[in-house]
Amino acid sequence: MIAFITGATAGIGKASAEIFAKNGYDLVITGRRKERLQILAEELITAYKINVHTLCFDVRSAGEVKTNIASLPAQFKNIDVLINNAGLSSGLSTLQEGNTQDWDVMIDTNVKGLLYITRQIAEGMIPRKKGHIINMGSIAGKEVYPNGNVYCATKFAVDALTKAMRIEMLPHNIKVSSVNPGMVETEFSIVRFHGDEDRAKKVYEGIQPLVAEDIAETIYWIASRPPHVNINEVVIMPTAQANTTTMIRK
Ligand code: NDP
Ligand code: 8X3
Repeated sequence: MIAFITGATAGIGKASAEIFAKNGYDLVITGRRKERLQILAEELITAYKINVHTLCFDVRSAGEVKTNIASLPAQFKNIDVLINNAGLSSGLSTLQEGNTQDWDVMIDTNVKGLLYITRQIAEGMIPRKKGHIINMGSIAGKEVYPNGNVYCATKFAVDALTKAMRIEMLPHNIKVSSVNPGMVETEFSIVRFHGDEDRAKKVYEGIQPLVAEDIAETIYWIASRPPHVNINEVVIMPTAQANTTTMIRK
């Protein structure tokens, strides 16, 4: 079995690579930070005796996506599980104060990148009549929160695309699922605040957030249901967080 994981250089994607490797999957891991991909590949090959192929590219480039996926060696071409995880938030402000570059980065990565990847991988799954596409949504794709505007819009788009894919992949026996977490402490907030680690830390102050492994376990659970069972979506939150704006901090 082969899993293709985007955004495997950090956070949820990296933890997912670990759990799929532990369960005997061969992996294609992707991201822009080449050194991290290589280190992770070596660790997983050594620990779990699996095969790992790394692809270093930017999901925002349709050309790079196409060339990199086309370059896969024969033994990695038949992808069983696609984990569309690469994504980010950039900035947190009202629309009128928003930075248009932040908007482009979020829309191009979270929406267009996910589409480019899915287009290429689904093409291979369809003739085999087999596959599973798991999209990383968010609680931000279920409820809008103050200043989350464009990030929320991208995750609402992921929610819509997940539902559209489920209809379109149905005749091809391809499962489509989504995982929609609340707060997970990864590099997410550091990226959102453009490298401001102190501001990022405050997001999780006084609260026990989810960790990447919680989400990776959920993704693996979804992928490991029997062939006749599809988990459409999971919304997973820290116990101390009720929704995007209501949480208990100690
Ligand atoms: P991290 O910042 O820790 O990881 C993000 C991953 O996405 C990195 O591996 C990064 O790799 C990759 N990535 C970002 N932009 C690109 C790009 N243009 N091309 C290729 N890869 C890219 O964050 P998380 O693990 O938390 O986030 C993973 C997913 O989970 C995202 O879709 C996020 O929206 C979603 N999510 C996160 C939540 C949270 O609270 N953390 C909650 C709900 C959903 P690299 O920089 O090397 O390219
Ligand atoms: C990440 C969760 O609530 O910070 O998607 O937007 S939130």
